[in-house]
Amino acid sequence: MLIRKPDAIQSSEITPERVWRARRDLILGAGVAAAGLGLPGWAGRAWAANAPVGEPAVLPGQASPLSVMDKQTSLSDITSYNNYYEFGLDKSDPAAHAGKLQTRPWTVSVEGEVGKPRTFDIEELLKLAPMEERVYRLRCVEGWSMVIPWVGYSLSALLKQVEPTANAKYVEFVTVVQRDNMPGVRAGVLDWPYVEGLRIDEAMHPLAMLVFGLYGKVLPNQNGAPLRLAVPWKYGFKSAKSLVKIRLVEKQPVSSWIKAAPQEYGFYANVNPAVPHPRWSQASERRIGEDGLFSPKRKTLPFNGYADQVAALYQGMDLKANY
Ligand SMILES: Nc1nc2c(c(=O)[nH]1)N[C@H]1C(S)=C(S)[C@@H](COP(=O)(O)O)O[C@H]1N2
Ligand SMILES: [Mo]
Repeated sequence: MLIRKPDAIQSSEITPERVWRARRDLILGAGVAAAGLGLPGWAGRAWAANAPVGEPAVLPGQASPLSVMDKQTSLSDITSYNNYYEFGLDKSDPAAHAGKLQTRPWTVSVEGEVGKPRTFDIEELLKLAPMEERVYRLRCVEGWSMVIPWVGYSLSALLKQVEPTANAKYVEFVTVVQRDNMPGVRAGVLDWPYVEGLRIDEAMHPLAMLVFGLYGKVLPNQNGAPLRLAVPWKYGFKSAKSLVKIRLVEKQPVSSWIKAAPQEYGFYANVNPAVPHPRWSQASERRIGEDGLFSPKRKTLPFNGYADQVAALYQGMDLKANY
């Protein structure tokens, strides 16, 4: 049996925790966190887990050629190590608290620079296009990654329904706020609702996915039920959860992360090992589930390994300036 000596712990194990703590401290306000004062009660583990138990409904998808062949992250890791700040700052908070999220009734309004603005009921969206299973990499800006078999279809299928006008240069995504059900919303944390955005050609790219399920079942609440984005060549924060509004707009949207820390989080947020975050490197990553004592970190790939499909979207752009 291996005896784990403190000096044997590799930096690859230490870094992710340090990094997400740094992001958490940013959110809480460095002074507050450092002094250990005024931490909201939910930041600890005081609350009992209240996620409902019971089998989620099946949601099969046709296997997609857009899938990667990497070993898939386990369902338990995918559903217990999450970022969903509306439910708290700890990785375990979404699984503990997202049981309260009300996912029915649910509508998504698609509006703005479109010929046919429309509000879609979730039941309509589930039938709008054939469900596909696509195994995508997800690379969080904090330096960890997963491989997730999503179920859904290309976002373009929805956008085409509303007929974007020539003025639709960008797409803004607005996610749900249920104050009574979301301890992170009550505590402040970010400027709610959580808002993200894509350029229209990014949003129309076949890889940009509207997700309704994972591992052949409907999405667990902590992963963004009843529908979320998956934009696999960008850092995970672009993949907004629990969407309620999609606005086609002329001007570049201001995301919640840009509002919180513009020098740290850019609009494009393409995975780029050559552009470090101001407070940590992005050159490598820890694949969740592979984090054994001696497992090396993986090299992060440009565009998270999707360069062949998406690099052309950024031809002629300075990706250091447009981080
Ligand atoms: N509404 C909302 N969407 C969100 C977030 C969030 O806090 N709120 N976190 C983002 C971040 S930082 C990441 S890494 C991914 C995590 O998705 P997962 O928990 O399903 O792995 O969700 C993204 N979408
Ligand atoms: Mo993230």
